[in-house]
Amino acid sequence: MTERTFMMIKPDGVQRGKVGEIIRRIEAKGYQIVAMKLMTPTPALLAQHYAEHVDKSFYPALAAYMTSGPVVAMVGEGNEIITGWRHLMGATDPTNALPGTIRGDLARAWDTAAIMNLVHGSDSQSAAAREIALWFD
Ligand code: IDP
Repeated sequence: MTERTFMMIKPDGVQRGKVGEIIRRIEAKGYQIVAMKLMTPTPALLAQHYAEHVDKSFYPALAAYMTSGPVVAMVGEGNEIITGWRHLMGATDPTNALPGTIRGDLARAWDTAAIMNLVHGSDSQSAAAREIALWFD
């Protein structure tokens, strides 16, 4: 089933020069990028994006990380892309992310208050619809 999802290269991905490598992997998998922009998220946008996390103890560190510089916001399209992109990303914690995944191959096991893990992807169809509407006109 052809789906769309919201994908993001987080600030560490842009700062560390991983944009080309991450987009290469998206395209190698056969997914199409149908919208893309470079932008620095405002605190307000981020709080809406991570509404499920705003009350958590790590949220201030997460917000500082995610607003530290530009991100690449994208809409991807492809067969079962929501699940497939989550597989390409790998586990949230880079220590647990398997080799072959973006986080497993490229993210460092940062000793920081926020887990810096290069990429984001919507985790369900409802999240994808909500996040695409939030980040794109
Ligand atoms: P996901 O990005 O793999 O979907 P979520 O649990 O939705 O993972 O968490 C969103 C983001 O918040 C993570 O990608 C990571 O950057 C950060 N994060 C999640 N859990 C923690 C934590 O326990 N400490 C610090 N940062 C965290």
